[in-house]
Formats: sequence, structure tokens, C-alpha cells
Amino acid sequence: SAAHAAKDAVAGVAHAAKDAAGGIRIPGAPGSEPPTVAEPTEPREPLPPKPEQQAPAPVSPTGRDTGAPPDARAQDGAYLTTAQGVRLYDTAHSLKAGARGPVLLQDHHLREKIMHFDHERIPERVVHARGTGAHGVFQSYGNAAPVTRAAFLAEGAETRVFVRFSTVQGSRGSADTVRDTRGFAVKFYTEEGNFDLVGNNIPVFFIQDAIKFPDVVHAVKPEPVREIPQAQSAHDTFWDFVSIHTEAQHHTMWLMSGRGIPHTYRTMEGFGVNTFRLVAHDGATTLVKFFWKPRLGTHSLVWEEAQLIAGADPDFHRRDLYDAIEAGALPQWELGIQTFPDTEDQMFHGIDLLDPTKFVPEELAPVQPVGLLTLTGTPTNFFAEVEQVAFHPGHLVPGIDVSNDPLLQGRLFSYLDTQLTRLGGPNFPQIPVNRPHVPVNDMLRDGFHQDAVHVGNASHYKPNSIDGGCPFTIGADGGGYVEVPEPVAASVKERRAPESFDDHFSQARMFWLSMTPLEQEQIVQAYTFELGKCYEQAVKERQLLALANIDPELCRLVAQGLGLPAPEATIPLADDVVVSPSLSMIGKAWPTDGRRIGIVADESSDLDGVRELREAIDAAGMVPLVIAPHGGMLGDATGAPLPVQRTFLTARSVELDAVVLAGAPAPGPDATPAHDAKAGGDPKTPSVDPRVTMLVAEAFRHSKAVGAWGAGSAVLAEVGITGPGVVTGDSPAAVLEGVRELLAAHRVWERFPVRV
Ligand code: HDD
Repeated sequence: SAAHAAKDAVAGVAHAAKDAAGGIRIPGAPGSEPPTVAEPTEPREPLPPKPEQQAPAPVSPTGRDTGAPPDARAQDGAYLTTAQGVRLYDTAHSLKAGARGPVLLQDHHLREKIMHFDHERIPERVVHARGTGAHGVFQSYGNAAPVTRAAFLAEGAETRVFVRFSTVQGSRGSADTVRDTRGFAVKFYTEEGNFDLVGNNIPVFFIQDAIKFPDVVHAVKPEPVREIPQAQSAHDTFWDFVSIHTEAQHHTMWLMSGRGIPHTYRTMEGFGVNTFRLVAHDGATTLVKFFWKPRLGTHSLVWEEAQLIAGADPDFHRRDLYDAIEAGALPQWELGIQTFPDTEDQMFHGIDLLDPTKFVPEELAPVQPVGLLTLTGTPTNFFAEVEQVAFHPGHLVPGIDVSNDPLLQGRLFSYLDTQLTRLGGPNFPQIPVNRPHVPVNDMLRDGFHQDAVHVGNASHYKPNSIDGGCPFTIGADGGGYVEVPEPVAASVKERRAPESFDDHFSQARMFWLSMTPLEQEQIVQAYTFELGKCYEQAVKERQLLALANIDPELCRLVAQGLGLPAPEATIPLADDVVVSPSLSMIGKAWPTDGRRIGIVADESSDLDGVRELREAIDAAGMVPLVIAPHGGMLGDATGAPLPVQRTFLTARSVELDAVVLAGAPAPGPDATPAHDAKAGGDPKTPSVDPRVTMLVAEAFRHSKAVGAWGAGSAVLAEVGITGPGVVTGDSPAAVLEGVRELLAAHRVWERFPVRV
């Protein structure tokens, strides 16, 4: 009977309470003892976030202070509670009918814990799923004030920002260094509301009309039958699409260049891509394109390096960004603008400013710096900020308006729409990272995840008399957003692009001809690799035809690599192409801040020299990493131990920008500087540890600076590393000087074979 069962259950609990071998414990129950699970520390409040990591201060959607402290988290108090705030005494055992019995449905804590866990994931972004973000500040130079009324571009304005970098194709857990376009999205929390600049690291796009976005994304994403390949464009459906749809050829050319494999996010250029319109205080308009210029220069990985990193450290770009910010090497970009007269035809030097597959070379319209972006803080919580941030090119402020670029027009629809599914309803602007830093007084009400407690009976419709007509609207003079009264020509309703959109090849040709021979070689290799991964012969042949229409030499080299005949061009090649040297990433000198230099040493090394080198690297704003046979310390015996950052096992050349071998007694049968006797090597073998040989050989192959002093030079000779970019000297200081000079150029370019 029920009464009987209840009696048994009570007996069961009593039995469990008495079970000293570890069962359910009820503090205070007769015969019970304190909980068996000992906590590692005394109860305490959660640690507060670091000040620079705080989320934007919560401002309620009605503009009222929520009353919550700025760092309010669902983690207050020293004790674990349920979501209802009830303290818990055990979170490791379900409530059971006896220690060996079935679990009871009445266990609210179990139900709540599992229910919440079951729903922890939200849909990843349909594109740009893999990303990383950071907080920062934007300081305006004020020189854009004559052309725009935007307050954040006024003299002396300082604006908080949140930035998210991303790849496009891969899933949320895919590798950072795949060949792909990168997203560069910036949310400015301006005093006039949020402005989002949602750009990429390539200034042109695959398509001219947003209606084709699903096509290009379906083509590049994993093929549907086997859902492979992940985060790769090297497959048939992508090349099938771009070879037929030749307006994608220009973007594809950028993707095959070093731009498709950025070195780090800190050294990546950003572009607003679409043409926007600036509006001055007097209403005058100017067309504009936006740029982000990295202070450390624009640099790329080499392909083999990118592939190795994808395995060795799939979080490479994310880690690099966060390490730099946490080390105080704050990443910086200048915001630049190219401005064009807002003429009726919206053309500039024959380039259609409404065609997003075209860009304007800097030689024709210089990029004028108008402000400085500095990233200052990593997220407090990745999900809350990076995952839940919602960008939208339609988030505009007074002084910035859109153009009729058909790609931008479609984007204006897509972003709000996608957030509905991704963030589960229409109230995502209330998520802390999305909240403006100004009062909000909208008439949007209710809906899923409504956080605001709106007041008043008549504040949600207009016109009203009951609420005295509140809230009021206001014109441009009071900071209202007023669209530019652009005349729209009387026209017919039709599905058609202007004829100026028909040229698909001349700018791809310009890009190709603007590259140095070395960059051209990298492009050839990338096309050959990607097409070499395709199975369909017709796809390869069609893409070769597209290349023939860009440049016969490019086509010939790729065809040679594929073992196919090079077709003839089917269109006349543009012979009046403007070459744009500013597109090349080679031949310039850049600051070396944050560059990582590995120092290979062991117990027998010149540890004073290593110490001196570490300090000098650090003082120069770069990052020294001591690589040794074992972790912990080097030189314990000498009384001045040196901390080891990487071991021969954990170090891989791809995370370094340069490698230096420490000086030591000359290599002999029992002691070479990099000899790993203590880590298990055979002390009788005179050779260098094979992991060190690989480290140096890889760094050399990827055209990185390699250095050594004293006996370290003998090791380089032993492993056959000589030639340009190998710096040997008598002292660590001399070696560092040479290495630093090489790092300013990013790589030892002379070492690359120009044609293979
Ligand atoms: Fe887009 C995300 C950039 C064309 C539709 N896009 C997204 C992100 C960036 C861009 C950086 C990630 C934002 C974040 O970090 O959360 N997109 C661009 C650029 C484009 C572009 C520079 C060309 C100029 N996008 C484009 C078109 C469409 C979309 C033509 C649709 C018609 N984009 C989206 C989206 C996404 C998105 C589906 C996915 C996740 C999201 O919006 O929030 O709405």
C-alpha cells in the first residue's frame, strides 16, 4: 500500500543518513554526520571580474538603472543555490529510493540541473560561427567632423567598443587558421546609440546581390551528403559555384592570396566592404568606404604553417589575441575612410561604388585615418559576450546612412532576422553586450526573454494622451536619425543588375598584377592545392578558363600544377589596369611588438646569456619563450634558475616568429647545446635532439629568422641551416639586433623559392 511504501522510504532515508560509508546525508537529521564531501576552501564570495573585463554597465531597456551593481552575476553569495536561490546541501547525488534504488521524480535539483544543461547550446551563427571577441575603446581624431555629424567621430570623442573577429565557413569548434575570409565586426557604443561596422578582411565580396548569399554559402559549406570538408573551400561544390558565377573570381583571388590565411587578428586589415554615405551637419553627403589599418602591419601565415597550426593549436588566433591583451600589448587599428563625391552615377574613376565586387585602389583615393581603436579587455564570459553579441549593418547613428548597394540592402534584412532564431526571440538587444550605453525608450514590448519591466499603461503606443504623448520623437537638430532624402529615380520593377556590374575580371587582374612575384607564387600554389583537391574534371577546367580570363601566366602555372592544358582567354584582357602597390604585404617595415622569439637552451647552455636575451626581448616589447628539454627551471644548480616556458615536447615552430639557439660549450659527443640527455636522449649520440632539428628546420622553411650565438651556431651548421636570415654572432645582443631587423619585414622573403 501507499502508506507502506512511504514508511519504507522514510526507513530508507534514515538508513542512508546513518550510512557512514557515504550515502545521502541530511545535516541535522538524527544520527547524521557532516557532509562527506569536503570543500577545498572556506566558503567565500566569487572573485570579482578584473576591472577592464567588466561587461558594459547594465542599462535597462527603459533607460532606468536596473539597481544591479555593474558586475552583477548569477553568482552571488558564498553558497550553492538552485536557480530559485534555495541553498543546496549536495549536488553530487540524485535523490533516490535508497542508495541502490531508482531516482525519484520529485528531485527538483536534479531536474533543474539537467534541464538547464540540456538547453545550454544555442544555434551557432549560420556563417561566421567560429569567432573571438574583445572589449576596447575608439578615440576619434576629429578630422572626419566636416563630413559627418556622427558624434563618435567628433573631435576628442572616446567610445567603448566590442569587436568580434571570425572565420566564415567553419563550425564553432573549427580551427582558426583555415583558408577563409575573416569577419571584422565592431560595435561602437556611441552617445547616440549603437553603430555596428560589420566588415571583413577582404574589401570585396563573392556576390553583387544578397539574393545569392544562400547559394555561395551552400557551395562553400561542407557538402551535404557526408558533411565534409569542414572549414575548407578546397572542394568541388565551392569551385563549381565560383567557376560558373564569375563575379566571385575577384574575391576568390584575394582568398587564394596570403589574405586568406592571416598571421594573427592583430595583424589583419579590415574593410567595411560596402559603400556607405556620410551626412554632415549641414546635410551635405559624401560616399564612403571604411578601413581598419593594423598598427603592426598586415601579415599572413604561409600555407604549411597554417595547416600545422590547425592541428597543433586550433585556437591559435584566439589565444594570440587574448595573450596579447592580457600581457598589455594592446592591439590597435586606425579607422580610415576613403571618401567619394556623392554624384548621381555613384561612379569613381570608372569604378561602380555600388558594386561590392569592386574596390577603389588607395592610389586613386587615399585612406585617411580618422581614429584609433585599441583593444583593452578580454571577455569576462565567452558565451555571454562573444557568442551572444549581435551585429547588424542597419545599426546606424545620425551622420551615417546606407547606399543602394544591392548586397548591403539585403544585409539590412538578414541580420535582425537571423538573431531571432539564434538568440531565441526579439529581445536580444537587452543582452548586456548588446545594450546601448545610452538610455533606451522604445515601444517594443513583451516577447521571449523579456527582461525589462515596462511601466505605464500608455507608454507603448503613439499617439497617446494618457501618458501625455510620451515618449516624444525629435528631428535631426535634437539628435534624431533622419534618412538622407535621396531622390529615387522613377523606374520599372525588374530583376536586373546594371551593366556596370558585368565586368568580373579586370579587378582580379589588377590584384594579380599588383602582387610581388613571391605573392604571385603563393597564389598559384593556393589555386593548385584547392583545385587539386577537387574530383570533378569539368570544375577544374572551368576554373582554368576563368583564370585565363584574368591572366594567361597565372592560368598556365596552375594548369601545369594540375597537369591539365591551359585554355585560351575568351574575353579581351584589360590592358589599362592600374597596378596598386599598396595591395602587396611585402617590402615594408613594421613594429615588432608582440613577436614571439623561442630561445632553445638546456642545462649546459650559457644561461647568463639566455637571461640577458630574455630581458632584452622583453624590453623591446616582444615575447621571449625559453624552450628546454624539461619543464620547470633551468640552472637550478647555479642558484639563479631560469623559468622554462616550453619543452621540446610542447614547443612547435609555428607559434614562434623567430628561433635563437643559445650558446654553450662546443658540441661534442656528450654535450650539444640542444642535447636532450636528461629528457631521455642517448647521451652517447652526438646529434642534436631531433625535436630541435625539426623546430629549426620548420622555422627555416617558413622563412623565419633563425639565430644563434657561440656554440649554438655550430648546432645550426650541424643541422644544415645557413643562408639569408640566419643570424649568428658573438653575443645574444648582437643576435637579437639582427633578428629584430628581420622581424620588421615579417619574414625572410629572399628565402622563398619564387617559382617552383
Ligand atoms: Fe554577413 C554575419 C560580414 C554579407 C548575412 N557577416 C556576419 C559577420 C560578419 C559579416 C563579420 C559576423 C558578425 C559577428 O561576429 O557576429 N557579411 C559580412 C560582410 C558582407 C556580408 C562584410 C559583405 C559585404 N552577410 C552578407 C550577406 C548576407 C549576410 C549578403 C545575407 C543576405 N552575415 C549574415 C547573417 C550573419 C552574418 C546570416 C550570420 C550571423 C549573424 O549574421 O549574426 O545574417
